[in-house]
Amino acid sequence: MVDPEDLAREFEREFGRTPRLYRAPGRVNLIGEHTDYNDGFVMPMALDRSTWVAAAPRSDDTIVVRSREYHETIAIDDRTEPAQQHHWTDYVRGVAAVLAGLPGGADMLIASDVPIGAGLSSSAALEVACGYALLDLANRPINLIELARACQRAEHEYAGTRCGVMDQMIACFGREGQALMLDTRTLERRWLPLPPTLRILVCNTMVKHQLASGEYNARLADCEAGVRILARCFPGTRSLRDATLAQLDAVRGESPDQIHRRCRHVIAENARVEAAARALSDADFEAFGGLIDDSHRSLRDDYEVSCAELDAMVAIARGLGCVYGARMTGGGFGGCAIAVVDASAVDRVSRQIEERYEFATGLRPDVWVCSAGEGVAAWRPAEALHYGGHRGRGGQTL
Ligand code: GAF
Repeated sequence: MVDPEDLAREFEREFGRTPRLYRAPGRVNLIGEHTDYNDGFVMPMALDRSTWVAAAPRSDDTIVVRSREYHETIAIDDRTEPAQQHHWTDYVRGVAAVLAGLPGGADMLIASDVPIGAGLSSSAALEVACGYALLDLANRPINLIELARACQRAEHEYAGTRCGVMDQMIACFGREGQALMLDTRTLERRWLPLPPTLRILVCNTMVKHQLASGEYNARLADCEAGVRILARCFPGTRSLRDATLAQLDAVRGESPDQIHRRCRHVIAENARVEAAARALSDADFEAFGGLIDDSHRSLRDDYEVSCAELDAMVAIARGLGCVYGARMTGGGFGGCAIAVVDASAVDRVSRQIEERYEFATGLRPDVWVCSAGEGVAAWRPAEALHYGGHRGRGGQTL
């Protein structure tokens, strides 16, 4: 875990000044996968793991950024350099470019607790933490919706993934102990308290996911093709959010099978998110878990974004008692699954998942209980109880 005091000291050694500190969380998505770029519903929760930025203003316009994870220091002199250099600095350059008109440069030191390439939205955490830091250093007012949109645009234009807005929104708006029910069309937000009798286990398959591989954008293109077919018969259809399964069936003869299955996933998943929100509010965990299971099957068979290791992890979790449901989370093609587990059994379940997954695949997974954390913020010492390495040393405040 990142120790913010250590990070501040490292910054002082590197750059010779006292930094301000900022953090933005990664996320898991409970349900509502690949719905956000279809104007649909999602239900993410922010992780209690974050990307941290220590930063101070510079007197010139350069952004000098150092990453602890990549052991690299890069100077970004020209924020209009061609997009997509396939380097981690694309996210920083992108955010700085999209937040056009920020005066002056900055020195930045970045460190992260969010595993990279694990489908836990480390890139949105990096974008949002850097964007927030740059705005704050420039004494600009911070509108979190505008920040989330700017970071999404940076991801489109500088990282080449035409993502939805879920990851950036939850990195901005996460709340401790609660999941977010987000309508990605209107950005209307509803908070769903996570009951203390339920635990969310994050199960990292240790297979890196490659969102930029083109598969993600290919799914988006399939959805757009589906909308064009639907709109010919049902002119009000602007996105898959507007369509029903009955309408999809009505255009069955005109849709190639692959397009039909992609659309079926998105339309059914939207309905599942709404049903899951009701089940969670009613404390009906069996129903909630059943929807999570259905979501995985649909992502595996119709949307085809799972992989053998994710399927193995989910099957192992589902074979254990006291697990209500399990599914892949995030973009897919590797990364993490979640298991929704009765709190009384969480230690046993996580041990069994670790053992059985390693036995089945030869890979040692990372399995941990995740509590919903807070969205982006400037870090203040009182937060040390919740974030950063201090928990491991008795949880004292700084
Ligand atoms: C990735 C994207 F960045 C999100 O916008 C979302 O589409 C997700 O995959 C799939 O639900 O995390």
